[in-house]
Amino acid sequence: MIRTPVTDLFGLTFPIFQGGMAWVADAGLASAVSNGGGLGIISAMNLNAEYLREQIRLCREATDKAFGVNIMLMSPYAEECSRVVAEEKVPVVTTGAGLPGKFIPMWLENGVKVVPVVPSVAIARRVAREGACAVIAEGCEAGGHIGELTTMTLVPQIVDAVSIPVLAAGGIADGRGMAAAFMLGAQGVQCGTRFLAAQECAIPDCFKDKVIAARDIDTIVTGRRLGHPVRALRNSFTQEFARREADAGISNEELEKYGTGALWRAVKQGDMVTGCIMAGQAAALVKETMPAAEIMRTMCQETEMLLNGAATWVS
Ligand code: TUI
Repeated sequence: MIRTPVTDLFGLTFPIFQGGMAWVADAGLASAVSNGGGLGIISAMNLNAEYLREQIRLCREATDKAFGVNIMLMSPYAEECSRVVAEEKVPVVTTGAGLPGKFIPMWLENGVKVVPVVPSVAIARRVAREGACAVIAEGCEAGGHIGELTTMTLVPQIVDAVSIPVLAAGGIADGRGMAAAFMLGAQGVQCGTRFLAAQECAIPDCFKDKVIAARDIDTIVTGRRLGHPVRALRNSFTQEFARREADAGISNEELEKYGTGALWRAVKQGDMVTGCIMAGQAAALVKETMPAAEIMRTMCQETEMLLNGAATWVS
């Protein structure tokens, strides 16, 4: 058993959050993770208030455990979804791709625990001051929208900078990564890519197959020119996006337009050619699909073995 301030604070069996993956993380996946002992998270990225309320209801029907909602702050629905999180008194909200400050008082007034994803020490300090009860330090090994720093360097710096619990994210897909995160001072982890291959994850099988087949060098970061770098599996879409990104004759507006709808095509239509297959570098560590509960159980079992074993090196 692994008991940390994160398991205690959120009432979990395992100190594992499931990443709030846009278009992917629905009530089905979130409830499977929460029922399995971790914190399942619904992504509000693609949902307006009405759809988010429906997903929250479905999640509550499927689990009596705590769960969360992720607000992607660049989403056009961020404002309305933030209100729904407060009205529905969702146990936990995580945020990404921006600064959540203006929503935090409303969430706290409604008993919602606030856990922002942060890419830097300054932003971690800021959200801690504003009332976050924990932060997720996400390194650039992660899939989707990323910051500049690696998990290895970011996590210990944030651990030193704030006095609230830190969860590590980015590149963690097995017990080795989780044990390493603890050694960096994290008290929990968030995994996205590993849960893409959960049996309860409703993405098409061809998407899961791509994740499982991915090798170490199969991800690429595009979109730096637009100010929001995104990591995804290399395919025709990312190749063409990178070509246009390097072409000074193509405006940012045109480039932005080319990217619009690409994640949706991959997730909802199984389009592995012109879709954007967002996944992190940890895809190369994902070998098979299995139930979400099994993912967390095996990860923690491996972590326990490693942490216990590591002590034998020290005399
Ligand atoms: O948000 C994520 N990952 C995401 S969001 C997403 S949806 C999307 N779709 C198409 C294009 C772009 C995004 C896919 N993946 N992770 C959490 C995260 N947050 N990573 C980085 C940040 C972040 C960045 C800047 C958090 C705060 C921040 O504040 C700085 C500022 O000035 O806003």
